[in-house]
Order: sequence, then C-alpha cells, then structure tokens
Amino acid sequence: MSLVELIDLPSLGDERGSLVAIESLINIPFEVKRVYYIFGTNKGTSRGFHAHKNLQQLAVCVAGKCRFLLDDGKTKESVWLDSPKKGLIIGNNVWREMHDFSDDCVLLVLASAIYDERDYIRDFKEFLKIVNESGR
Ligand code: T46
Repeated sequence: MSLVELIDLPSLGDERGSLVAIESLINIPFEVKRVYYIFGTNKGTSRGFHAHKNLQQLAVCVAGKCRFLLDDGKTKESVWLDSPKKGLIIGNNVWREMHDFSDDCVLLVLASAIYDERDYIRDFKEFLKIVNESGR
C-alpha cells in the first residue's frame, strides 16, 4: 500500500469562483478537533521532522505549494501538495517532512486531536525503534 494517501476534495465552484467543503467523517475519515495553518515560511526552510503516535491529519495547500516527504521506516515517498483540491491524509507512525515551500504557500492542516506534545516522536532513531518493534 502506498504511503501517500491523497483525497480529491470536490470543488463546488460556480461562475463566481471556487469553494471546497471538508466535512468530518463525510469526505475525510476522522472527526476534526483542531485546525492550524502554516504560512510565511522563510525561503529554504523545511519543517516537520517528526511522527505522531495517535493522530490523523489532512493537509492541503490552500495557496501555493510544498512537498511532503513521508517515511514509514521502510519506504520513503515524496508528494507535492500543489492544489487546494488535493488533500493528503497522514496517519500514525509516519515520519513527515515538509520542504520546498513556495513564498505564497498556506498549508492548512485538519487534525483528529487537540495539540499534545506527548504525541510527537521528534527523534528519528526513536521513531525507527517504535515502527520496527510494532512491525514484529
Ligand atoms: C504536523 C505538521 C504537518 C501548538 O502549540 N499547537 C499546534 O496545534 C501546533 C501544530 C503547534 N504548536 C506549537 C508547537 C511548536 O512550538 O507551534 C510550534 C511549531 O510546531 P512544530 O514545530 O511542531 O511545527 P511543524 O511545522 O514542524 O509541524 C506541524 C505540526 O506540529 C505537526 O503535527 O504533522 O505540521
């Protein structure tokens, strides 16, 4: 199974322009408890470099673009988020890095839980240990 799980977010646009609606448990597979967005990223800056123990997220570049690198400890895959209609689902125990932010990038993220620093695995060696142990 591919690490990159993309969702086509349908555009409800009309002659006035475009509109995308995202509804918990209807067009995304979890209930949304938190929304955050990343913008104004400095040129050449990368973000992420962590995994989550128990968190589902949907990431969408509502403006501009950036590249996600996903790693499950065995495979690495890269995907560009370059459309407000392209959503990336990221589940548990997936290392993520975000690179190549365009100047105008606004990365919107919907999350299944409120912020909890204890849910983060920020050390890559610890991440590999956890995924290798859970795969046994
Ligand atoms: C993820 C990727 C895609 C909060 O206080 N509340 C929040 O909801 C978030 C997301 C962050 N923070 C604080 C924690 C740090 O002091 O904001 C600061 C920056 O967060 P962080 O360095 O974790 O940001 P990124 O861009 O590396 O990662 C973020 C999310 O944290 C993460 O869950 O999957 O975006």
